[in-house]
Amino acid sequence: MRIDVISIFPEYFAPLDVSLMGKARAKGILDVRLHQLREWAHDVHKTVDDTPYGGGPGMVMKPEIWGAAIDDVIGEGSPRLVVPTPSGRPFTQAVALEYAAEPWLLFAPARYEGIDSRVMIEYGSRLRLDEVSIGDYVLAGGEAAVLVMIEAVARLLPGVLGNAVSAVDDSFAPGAMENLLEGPVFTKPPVWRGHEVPEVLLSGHHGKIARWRRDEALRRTLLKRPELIERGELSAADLKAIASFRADGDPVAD
Ligand code: JDK
Repeated sequence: MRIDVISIFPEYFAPLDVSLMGKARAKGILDVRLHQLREWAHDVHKTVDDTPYGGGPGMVMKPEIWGAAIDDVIGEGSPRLVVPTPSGRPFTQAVALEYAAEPWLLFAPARYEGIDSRVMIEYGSRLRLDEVSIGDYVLAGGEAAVLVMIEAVARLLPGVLGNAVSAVDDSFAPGAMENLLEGPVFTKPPVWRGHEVPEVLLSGHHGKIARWRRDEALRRTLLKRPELIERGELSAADLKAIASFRADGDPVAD
């Protein structure tokens, strides 16, 4: 997959050299190209922003600079264009899966109060454009959002996860575990500072282990994210497990 990023802070993307994404790039699975937006600004100060029409606080990024940069980066091609903004479509695991199926993404993270809206009108008519939000909080710019999205997408690309266990098993993968949160996980030693690993996990009884894991996922989801549970997706065994959380004195079930 090719990913272009146009930003006034390309150095913000140094983490792309590390770990999973670094390895994906070394393997050629991920071809990330960073571009300094100011290279398309031709005045002596490399100005990319200006005051907002209508007044108000802050500055707005100039449309000509973004237009020239995007035109040069895309050439004759047509990547999917992704522009982070607090008012965008929520970025979810389903969106990450959509992006992972694309051959080419172009990210345009802004600063200040955002980009002159005519840029979105122009490229919304020429490319598939997504304005996306990574959550309901306000960042200082789009770069951190782009790092988050690239990491979520990169780990879905074939050959990126070292482990053969597929990413469709994830808590938020549509269809996987019907959107339950992941349960607790343990490794050796069997007792650490007096805390024991649940005995069922040491039993070797795969059926019981699978049932226990699902029960714990249900318990945790009811406690932390009850809105994720869809009544229609619960089996008789699930309902029985949920009823028993009450008997445990778990605050969850009420
Ligand atoms: C890209 C600049 C900072 C943008 C205006 C917004 C309501 C008006 C600061 N999920 C998420 N959160 N934040 C972003 C994001 C912020 C960005 C940019 C993405 C570019 N900023 C910014 C807009 C405002 N303000 C909240 C009142 C303030 C993405």
